Amino acid sequence: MPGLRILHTADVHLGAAFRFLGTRGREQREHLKATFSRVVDLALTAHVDMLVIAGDLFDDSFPPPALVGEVEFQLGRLDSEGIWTFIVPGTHDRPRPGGVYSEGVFSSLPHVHVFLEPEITSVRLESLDTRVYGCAVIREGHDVLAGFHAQGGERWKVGVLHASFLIPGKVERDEMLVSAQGVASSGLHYLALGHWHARGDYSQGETAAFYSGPPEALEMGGGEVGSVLMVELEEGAPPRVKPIAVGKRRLVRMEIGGAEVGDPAGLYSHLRRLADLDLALEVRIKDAWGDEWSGCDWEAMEEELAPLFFHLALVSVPGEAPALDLDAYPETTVMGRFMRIAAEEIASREGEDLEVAEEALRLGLDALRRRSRGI
Ligand SMILES: [Mn+2]
Repeated sequence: MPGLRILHTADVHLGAAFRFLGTRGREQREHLKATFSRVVDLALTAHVDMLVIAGDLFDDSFPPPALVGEVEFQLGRLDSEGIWTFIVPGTHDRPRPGGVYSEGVFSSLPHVHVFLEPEITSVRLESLDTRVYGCAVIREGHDVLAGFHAQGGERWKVGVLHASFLIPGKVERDEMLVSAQGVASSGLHYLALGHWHARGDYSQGETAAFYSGPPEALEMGGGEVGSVLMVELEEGAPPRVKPIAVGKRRLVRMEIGGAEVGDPAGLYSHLRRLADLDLALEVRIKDAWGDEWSGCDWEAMEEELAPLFFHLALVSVPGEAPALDLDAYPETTVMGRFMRIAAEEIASREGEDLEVAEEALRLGLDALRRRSRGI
């Protein structure tokens, strides 16, 4: 009995704006198309039987026609080789009147199937002795696999769903859900999941169930490179599921303590070592207090380093103010007066107002210290 080879992707989010990347957002949006093209290349060179896209192929239900055309072109490359593509709409590109999936999109490609029903339906692929199941995101708060069991005499049964995995006490509500029980009793050999943007193994019982995560990173975080999953089902062996990196850019958010790097020059050389034109880096500098940091020109520092990165954002978060040693600053001095006023303000505020007062203290101290040093 021949095995089955599946390339699993999800959450491509073609057309996403990437506003948090500032002027590079547009470039990253263009770049997603190149990443999707690499996914198709991989499906062709690895001679898979099918590509499955578990939702959010597009960032919304109304992508520009040129973008739909690009996807049609890419899927056409698979179609002409007889490689199937199965798509479920996701939460971002759900079926809407007049939306991308409403006008028989991709219907010119005989090996592309989009699951548009709110209930699970299936497609039988005789030559592969396989049945593929899926449904669109339409019904709210619904355990999609409750009461489902894959019927039919085919050798391989594959599911494609865009849903959250129900974890009691942690994840109990979302637009679509799958439960451990539902997966375990589904009768599926492989369940391709989308919606969660982190790769993960949620296999239950005899069913291998995985989130692939996006092929290109979408949010600032730990800097994981986007990937797809290569899935191999073979007679008499457990499913083999292997991640393959296809993404290019790393999106990293990190925090650096002022004391950790000492002073602005120390911060510069710390960041200089991370320079990488495929790295988008957002750095929050915490607790940069004291003489070392007074007068630090954050904008100039960012401008100096930015050309060495795909994108760089430096944000100084003052954090908790150091204890004010009021005795060291007599009330008769300008500094002493200022610090007493600031201390009163800080003591009487909370939340965002407190942050504002602390920022005012920091800026005020900077200005006064610079004046006293004649800068
Ligand atoms: Mn998504």
